[in-house]
Amino acid sequence: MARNPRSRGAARLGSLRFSVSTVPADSFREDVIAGLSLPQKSLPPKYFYDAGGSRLFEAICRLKEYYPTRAELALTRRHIGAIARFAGVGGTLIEYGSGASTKSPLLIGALRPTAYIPVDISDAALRKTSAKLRRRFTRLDILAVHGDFSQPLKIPMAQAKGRRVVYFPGSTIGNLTPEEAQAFLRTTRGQVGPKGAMLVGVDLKKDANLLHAAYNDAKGVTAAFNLNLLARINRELRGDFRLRQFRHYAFYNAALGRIEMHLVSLKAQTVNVGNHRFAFDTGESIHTENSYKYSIDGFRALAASAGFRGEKVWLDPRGMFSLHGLTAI
Ligand code: AVJ
Repeated sequence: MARNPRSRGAARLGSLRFSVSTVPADSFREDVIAGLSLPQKSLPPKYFYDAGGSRLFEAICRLKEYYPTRAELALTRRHIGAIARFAGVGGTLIEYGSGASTKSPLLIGALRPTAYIPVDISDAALRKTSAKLRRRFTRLDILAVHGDFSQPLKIPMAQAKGRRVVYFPGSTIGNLTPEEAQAFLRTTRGQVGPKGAMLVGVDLKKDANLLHAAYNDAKGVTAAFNLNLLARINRELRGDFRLRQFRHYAFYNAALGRIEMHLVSLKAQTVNVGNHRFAFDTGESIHTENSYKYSIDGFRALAASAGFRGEKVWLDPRGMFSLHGLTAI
């Protein structure tokens, strides 16, 4: 008898493929040198996520003070039926910054996409998650893309059957300035096309004390996550940062609606990275991350400026976090 799983009538098995990496090999060095040369020294937060940094981020997600992960999971569970009705079934699901996402199986289970395209800057996380999903959803086509979605990214759209839905969870969009977020949304709007949709997880504005606690946890995991960036520079770029001479500093900048994370130099010192030398004053900081918070209307206005209508929004029971359902205008 026909045992070929691809024969007509039999349950067709999905495939798992990895596209060629779109992450330039030397960008870390170039970005670090450029960032440390600015008057306000700064480093792009995407470089937090080496193997150790990804582990530390997962530890942050389990902290009692860090509410976004639990709130987003709760709202996704609670509203999964409505989310699936909004996004539609059987299309192509593209996920940006998939990492070790616990929400993707939930979404895949409900949306039953034909193809799933996870995009992540961490090759290790991408491989692990893709292999796990492949075992669980045997008929799903998975095309893993090792890429940096802050750069123009060539998603193999020829693979995308049916409606295209981009899933961008975790308030990762908060790492971008509103101008960058607008450009990113506009690019995504082009990718999903006139019939496409987007699901974006966005952290909400709230009491600055709650925000402060979430980014200044008592166990110091967020501090370790922040400082790990310097350890990574030391290891990969021949740096000589003395980690004890820098301190984690995070605060809510209400005027700009964002948490800012910095690493503050505890004394006047010079640091070498490869052949480059950087001077720090006492109290001078490296700005390592922004985490923008939005009101529901504020985010809808941003989406509208990029060609998306904010059609649906779902919240967790405590109103801490939002998931926006956007369609093309
Ligand atoms: C992954 C960017 C959403 O901004 O809350 C957590 C990263 N930084 N604690 C966030 C982060 C410090 C996180 N995002």
